[in-house]
Amino acid sequence: MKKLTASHWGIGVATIQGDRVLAVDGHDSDPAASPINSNIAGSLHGKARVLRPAIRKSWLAGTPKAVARGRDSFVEVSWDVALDAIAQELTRVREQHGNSSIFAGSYGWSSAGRFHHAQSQLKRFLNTQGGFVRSEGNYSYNAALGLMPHIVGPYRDHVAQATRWSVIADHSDLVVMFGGMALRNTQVSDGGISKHRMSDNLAACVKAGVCFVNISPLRSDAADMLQADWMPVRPGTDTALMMGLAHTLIVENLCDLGFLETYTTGFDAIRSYLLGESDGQPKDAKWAAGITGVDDTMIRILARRMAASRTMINVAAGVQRTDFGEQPIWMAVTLAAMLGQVGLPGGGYTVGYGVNGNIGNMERPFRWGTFSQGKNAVEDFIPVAMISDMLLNPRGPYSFQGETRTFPDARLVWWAGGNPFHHHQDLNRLHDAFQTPDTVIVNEMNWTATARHADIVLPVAAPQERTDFGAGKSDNALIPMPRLVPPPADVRVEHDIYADLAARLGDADAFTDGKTSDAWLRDIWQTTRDRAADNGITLPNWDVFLSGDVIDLPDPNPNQVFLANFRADPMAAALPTPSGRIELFSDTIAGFNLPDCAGHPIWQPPRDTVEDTKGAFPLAMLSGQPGTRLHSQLDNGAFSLSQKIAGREPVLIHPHDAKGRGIKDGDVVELFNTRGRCLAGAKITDEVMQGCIFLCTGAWFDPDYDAPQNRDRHGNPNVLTHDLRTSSLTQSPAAHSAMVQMRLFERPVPAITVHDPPPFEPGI
Ligand SMILES: Nc1nc2c(c(=O)[nH]1)N[C@H]1C(S)=C(S)[C@@H](COP(=O)(O)OP(=O)(O)OC[C@H]3O[C@@H](n4cnc5c(=O)[nH]c(N)nc54)[C@H](O)[C@@H]3O)O[C@H]1N2
Ligand SMILES: Nc1nc2c(c(=O)[nH]1)N[C@H]1C(S)=C(S)[C@@H](COP(=O)(O)OP(=O)(O)OC[C@H]3O[C@@H](n4cnc5c(=O)[nH]c(N)nc54)[C@H](O)[C@@H]3O)O[C@H]1N2
Ligand SMILES: [Mo]
Repeated sequence: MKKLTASHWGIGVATIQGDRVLAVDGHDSDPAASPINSNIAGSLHGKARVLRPAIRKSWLAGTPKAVARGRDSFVEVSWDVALDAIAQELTRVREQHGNSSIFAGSYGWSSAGRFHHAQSQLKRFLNTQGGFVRSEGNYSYNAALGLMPHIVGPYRDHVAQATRWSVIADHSDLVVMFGGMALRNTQVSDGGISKHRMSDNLAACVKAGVCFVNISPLRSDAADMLQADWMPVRPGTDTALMMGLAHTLIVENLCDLGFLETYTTGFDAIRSYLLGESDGQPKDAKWAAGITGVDDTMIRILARRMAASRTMINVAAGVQRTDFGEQPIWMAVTLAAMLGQVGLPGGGYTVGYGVNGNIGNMERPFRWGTFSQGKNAVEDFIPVAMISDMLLNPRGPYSFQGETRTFPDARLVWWAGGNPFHHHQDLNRLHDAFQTPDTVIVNEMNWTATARHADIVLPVAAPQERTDFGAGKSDNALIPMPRLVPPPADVRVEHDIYADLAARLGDADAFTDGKTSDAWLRDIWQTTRDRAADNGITLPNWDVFLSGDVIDLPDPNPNQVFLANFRADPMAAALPTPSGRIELFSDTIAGFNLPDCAGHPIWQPPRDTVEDTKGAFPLAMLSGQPGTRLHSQLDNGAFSLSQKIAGREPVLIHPHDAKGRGIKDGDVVELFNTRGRCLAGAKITDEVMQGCIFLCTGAWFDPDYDAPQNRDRHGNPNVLTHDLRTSSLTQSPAAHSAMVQMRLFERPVPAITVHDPPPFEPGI
């Protein structure tokens, strides 16, 4: 039997036999379906599934500190025991410490599906129980989220308004890509992507004669078909490169002064900085060459080419996930303003092409129906990447957006739909931080390292085990997601778990509104249908939709040009910044007097490089997104496993760097620095520049607590990344700025254990 399903990486057509999903393939209507689908069957029925509620042994025994979280064994229990324990603990924490000591800002992508969204379900439940401390922002483009409102306007709107690729094909001469535009990342879009259009749209650009420049340490950040000029740049130095380009524009009179005058404010300040009037150091091409490793003549030639062409500047989100990551985006905006093409078809800048498959390719035609989260009575939040800081510094101060704020005292941590032991930086520090709360609850499908750091683990249904519908946040299709197979063993749907818990706590209806999952789905579908009708689109009723095929809707704005309205009328369509213009100097940010973010873009070298005066850690480690999976999801699926080397995550290393270390292709290597160490499988390639290594994120963290620095056996880069933020303005993660050393691992290679369940004690 075949049935449809949906995920963040596309529509799936599942082949089912009895209670098993045998395979998931792409849909015929998708021009480039994602191979990530082929992980689903193996992971869904894999050994790592959490099959029953489980409680950490020491926590259950009432001696929670006896064995550290992450190292303890588990006892499988009944749902009654698990839910009674949660109801009791929730009540205790609320009574003794208040709702602001519950942290449920559980960041993570969870799964596609409008109703069974893990965080929405948890948040609605906790909102009916007096609220919780949430998190703000994301790990993806947080520096952009925090900076852009000061200088151009809300970043999420910018992504939705990105100039379409068809416009670029028709109008651009040149696309300059800082951080490239990795096709592997366009497999995915938040909430779903029905058609992978990026390849075809890029091919159309090439056919139309658009030229591409790939400014990245990784050649493969530009698809081969683009035939891009590759300008390898040292990681974390893009700001300096952009300044070298900007300086050239100034001294060669290539700036569009008319544009700067009408549409921007603060150019004089940055001009003076670039010319070295304020600090005695001109930021010329030669200066930039010394920092970036890019030849100074090439920098000047590129600046002239950009000024002579209709040029689109793109900055990958990865470039702002670095130390002082606000600076390259601010500087890219500055550079685009100096070229004067912002708001013209095919000109200006974009932060985010290639960050997901829909940006510049598609948008949703109207807002889909949602599951209401209700209202949170607790106002407190933390910037999302301050999780360890919060847990290690209860009631401590921190700086954010010019304010001094105070961390909550998180006694109860509840995570649903995310994997911090994949996504957060400096995992050894996170392991320590996770020892501080009284209780940690994790809802998971799999025994991830996060589940292993919990006191109570709730086994939850996978998207294929519940009925829902898919509709991506920036997509134009509605996808039926009938339940394919029943949940295994004692696994339950999250909505039903909270309904039971709410009943135990005395107010089931406040959570369920008296509705079953099926009734909720019909309601959310009806809202979607009503909004469609408002837009002149007729949708079928729920039952017809659920048993039918994908519904494709039109692109709401196929010829969209970012900031065209502002360009046409800068008064009527003034930007939502203090001046109404693009702020190349921000009085607001300058007024914050921050040590790490000034009133205009400045150059600051990455921290690890500055601190490592002896050069003990000479390799810059990039840890981008994996082509074989979504983050850590489905790491135990067939496709993800097929790409590992000796069972480890592959690390790309340049032939010269490998030779000097006696490393051959396929060797198991050890990466290390002062924060941690991990094993990985060496893949020798000149697609990565010398002095850099590339280790994808998402190999399930598999610490060996008997080895030095709890060595990770599997290849999770976050044992090596630092837990410092981009700056105190936005407090964003800066994972791409990490210096490491690598050596051949000559000892017997330990087995990977994390794809198996943890040790269980006899039941109670
Ligand atoms: N070093 C480094 N680290 C990074 C990055 C980097 O570039 N470098 N990138 C960062 C970025 S951009 C991101 S977005 C993050 C991603 O980090 P996450 O979003 O945390 O990563 P995922 O692996 O998608 O984790 C989702 C988890 O939710 C679980 N899950 C899925 N569906 C459900 C559900 O319905 N219910 C429940 N309860 N659980 C479910 C999955 O099993 C999985 O464990 O990683 C960040 N980390
Ligand atoms: N297949 C797949 N696709 C995904 C995801 C996934 O897990 N799997 N995750 C999705 C998510 S949540 C996000 S946020 C996006 C992320 O999208 P991006 O942030 O664009 O992706 P990254 O892979 O982190 O970074 C892109 C590239 O930037 C380069 N880079 C890193 N640091 C620097 C630098 O300092 N300078 C320059 N010039 N280049 C640098 C790296 O070579 C890297 O390949 O991807 C999405 N797409
Ligand atoms: Mo992300």
